[in-house]
Amino acid sequence: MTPLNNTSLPHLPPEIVVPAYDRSKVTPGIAHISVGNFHRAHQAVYIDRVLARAGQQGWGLLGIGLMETPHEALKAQDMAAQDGLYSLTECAPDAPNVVRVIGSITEYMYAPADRAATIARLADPAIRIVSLTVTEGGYYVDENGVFPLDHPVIAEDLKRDVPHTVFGLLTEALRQRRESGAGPFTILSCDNLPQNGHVARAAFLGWARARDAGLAQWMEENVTFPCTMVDRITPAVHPEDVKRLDAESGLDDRIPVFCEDFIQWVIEDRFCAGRPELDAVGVQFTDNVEPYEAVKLHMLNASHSLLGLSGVLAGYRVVSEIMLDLNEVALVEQYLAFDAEPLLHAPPGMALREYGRLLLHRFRNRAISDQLLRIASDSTSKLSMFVRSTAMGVIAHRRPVERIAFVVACYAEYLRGRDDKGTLYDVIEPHLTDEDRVKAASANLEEALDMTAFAGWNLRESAVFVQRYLALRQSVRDRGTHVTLREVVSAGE
Ligand code: CS2
Repeated sequence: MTPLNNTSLPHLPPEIVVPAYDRSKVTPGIAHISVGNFHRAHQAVYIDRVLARAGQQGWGLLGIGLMETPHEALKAQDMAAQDGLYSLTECAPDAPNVVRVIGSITEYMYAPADRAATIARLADPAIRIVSLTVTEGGYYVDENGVFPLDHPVIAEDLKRDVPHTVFGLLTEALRQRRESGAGPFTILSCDNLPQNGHVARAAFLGWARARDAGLAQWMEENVTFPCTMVDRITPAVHPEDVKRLDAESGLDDRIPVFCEDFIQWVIEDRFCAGRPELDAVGVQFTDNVEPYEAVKLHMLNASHSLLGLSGVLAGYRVVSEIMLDLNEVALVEQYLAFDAEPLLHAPPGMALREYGRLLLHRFRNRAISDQLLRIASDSTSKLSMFVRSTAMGVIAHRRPVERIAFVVACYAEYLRGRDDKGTLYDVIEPHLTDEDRVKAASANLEEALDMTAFAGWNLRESAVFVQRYLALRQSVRDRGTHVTLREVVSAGE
């Protein structure tokens, strides 16, 4: 097997697509915080395309690992061993896989190893954009748009001279830039949350105000926070996937990624310190991302949550497999047509029905074995972003609450960590509190409606909803998810 690094790059077999530019001429202009699989399959790909254009070599990526975990420490070592190179296998449903080596991450830092050095690196005037994939729950902004200074993670970090959180890291870098005259950078959220730019703004300004009012004011006037819509289904990579991908590519790549062939990125064109020519490589720019983002979150991600939570309970583990279950498909189709679509406004040139059909086609892609447990993970944060506004709209318009009540019931039951067949699975819920666990386990099933996931949904105010939720949750417990799902779907026909 061929190792992957700058030395081997010119000698890779011709069927592997390699960067179409000289990496030695590339310097970072964008720092990206939290270089997960999704970033490597999405933003890093667009940057890889842009770097092949004349005059764009100052827009390479500086990857920054933020979390102090063995996994992140190892990733930093692997990135160093491979000179930032990795392979991305793009899987179309009906064509051979394409393996690309992505070269856009030309520098990588593991922040916990030296946070002051990371801040100093971010203060370099050459860095003009800092993009983020810190997960849906990673912004801490509550349902009222407030950044909670009393949250233990935030309160503790505010006391540190050299902070650990992304808010502290970037704010301290901006302080140095303000002092040195380097000027601001754009903060670009690439996470799946409604109005992600506004949420990022609330979080960073909330933090900065608590630290230094003058700096906060400067940030308010100088830093921009464009909203973005990002889309590409990127499964988790388990050790067996590494083996499979490497066997297919012939590369000895420690950090391969795989994804679907579809890709989309829509961005508001508000960059305070310039941007690469992303419009020339397939990125859509617009004055208002909101309709794109609403459609994507409330159709794609919400469908995923429905499938993830009900599917894991029913004993499924893979998306393409669950798409063979006609009741699961009907659940998604009904949710899209009756619950989500009536509340959405299609962006120019987009038909919601067509978009919905394309989603189902993407979910059926058997070449990517996307994991339902990946999708179900952190539903505590995701349900607010993906399902809340639809749920509230359905209840407010007095439309049938069937599917909403079912997904709420499934979430509460999914937290038990055991499917209908008795098989145990890992519940990965970093934002679930101890109080949430007590409420989820309570014999009084209504208490689950007060969990963090449902903050601000006002579910208890609808007697119709509460009654249906109680019945469906009891049914999942007594008769299983399959039988209950069949009932939900026939009620919607
Ligand atoms: C998924 C997303 O994590 C989830 O819940 O819905 O990761 C989804 O695959 C991406 O947003 C697709 O763009």
